[in-house]
Amino acid sequence: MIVLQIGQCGIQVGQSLFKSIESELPGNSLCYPLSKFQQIIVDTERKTWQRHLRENSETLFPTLYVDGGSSGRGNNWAFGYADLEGHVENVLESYRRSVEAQSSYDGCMLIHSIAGGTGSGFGSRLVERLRDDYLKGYIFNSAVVPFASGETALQHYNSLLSLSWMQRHSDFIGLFPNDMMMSSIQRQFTHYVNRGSAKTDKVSLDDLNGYLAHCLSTMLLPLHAAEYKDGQIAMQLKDPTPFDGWDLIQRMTPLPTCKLVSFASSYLSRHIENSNRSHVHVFTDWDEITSRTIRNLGISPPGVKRNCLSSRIYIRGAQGPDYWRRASHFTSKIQSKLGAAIDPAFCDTLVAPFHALDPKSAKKSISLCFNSTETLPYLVSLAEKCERTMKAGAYMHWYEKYVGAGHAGDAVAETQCLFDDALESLRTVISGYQDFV
Ligand SMILES: Nc1nc2c(ncn2[C@@H]2O[C@H](COP(=O)(O)OP(=O)(O)OP(=O)(O)O)[C@@H](O)[C@H]2O)c(=O)[nH]1
Ligand SMILES: [Mg+2]
Repeated sequence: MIVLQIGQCGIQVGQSLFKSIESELPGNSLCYPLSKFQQIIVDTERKTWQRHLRENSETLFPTLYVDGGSSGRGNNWAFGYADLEGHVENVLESYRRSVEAQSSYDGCMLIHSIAGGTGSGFGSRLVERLRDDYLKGYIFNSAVVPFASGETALQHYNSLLSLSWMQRHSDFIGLFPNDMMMSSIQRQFTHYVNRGSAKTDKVSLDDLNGYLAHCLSTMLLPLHAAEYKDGQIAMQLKDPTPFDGWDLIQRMTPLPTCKLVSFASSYLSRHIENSNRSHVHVFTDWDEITSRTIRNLGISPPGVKRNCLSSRIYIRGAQGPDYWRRASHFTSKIQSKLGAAIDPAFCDTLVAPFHALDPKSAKKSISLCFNSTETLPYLVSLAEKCERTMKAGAYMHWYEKYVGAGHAGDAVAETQCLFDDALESLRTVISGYQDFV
């Protein structure tokens, strides 16, 4: 898999992801199947990728950097999408080299925010070109959703356009709302540090990226399949199974309109992890790890129930009879929290006796990946906000400026059409999910 990290957010999250995967390498060497990962780092603001280059010079993963200039795209989707300087061709050239370096090509993942101009706009242009040029490879997006308020005036429009492009061209859209991850980490501070008091320590972007990286890495890491008899491992298959993108797409996106996937995991903020070193049960006890995963799940607004179209639970590092005695209790506890919209058979559980590749690793974790109605309140509120501001004609001129650049068409009409189509696409997704409420 080729992992494209686009814009500042994409690069910072990607850095956390690869650090998390690197921490699983036995003997600190790149071995199969982890050697299938390659990174391409892209930004229209030189200093971001240059910082990445300085801080990651020792990474074991093949990494290509694409220089997209020095100015950034000013939080404007249309500026990023317009690609006036032709940077997309440079990225595609690096991509082609990465594909050729692989023994077999499966697909890619794009990591980016849907609010920034580069992540949303340039990311949209890229996903469209990748779909055209590499028809047979899968496309995953891991998209960071901006905080609901207090960021930029254009964030709702950027998110609307970016979501509609992913809906059209991508196979799997992983959504990581900053607000949801922030509340999960705040709940951890309340639970482990302040012991029930409402006062919470300041949560950093590093914490959010750590959480996101944990969700993604536990999905991407290879799995050691094993057979169990009477609660004991009876036979271990020798080779770990690499991440299978098509299998996950098939399971998680049962309908073409519904391909928005949410995540949660037993991740514990580094700060809290360090202050709880002496409380061993926090890291080893399956009851504790299960409860933490459930606590980390996003909390739906009052009166809104989460219904899953499909879900997958990854349980890693499951050695020991303490797990196997109560395996069904742990999974049914999680499944009942997730809630099944169709049939519980659409929830599967993958259990690996090793956390990743190192049989000596004592790590244990649970992570969840699910396609559910949980995203509906966000989608509905995004559609309402965009509709309101579009009716008032607010901020549209920022987009007209770039939509019209480079050709003689009617920029105002073209921009209106672009937004109307995107809103229509969002409404179709909303009605697709409303069938499962
Ligand atoms: N979770 C998380 N969110 C981030 C991070 N950095 C930025 N964001 C979010 O990403 C959005 C801004 O996107 P950026 O990635 O900074 O913008 P960009 O893609 O570089 O685009 P331009 O700078 O406009 O060219 C905001 O919603 C931020 O909250 C990060 O490290 N982690
Ligand atoms: Mg930027």
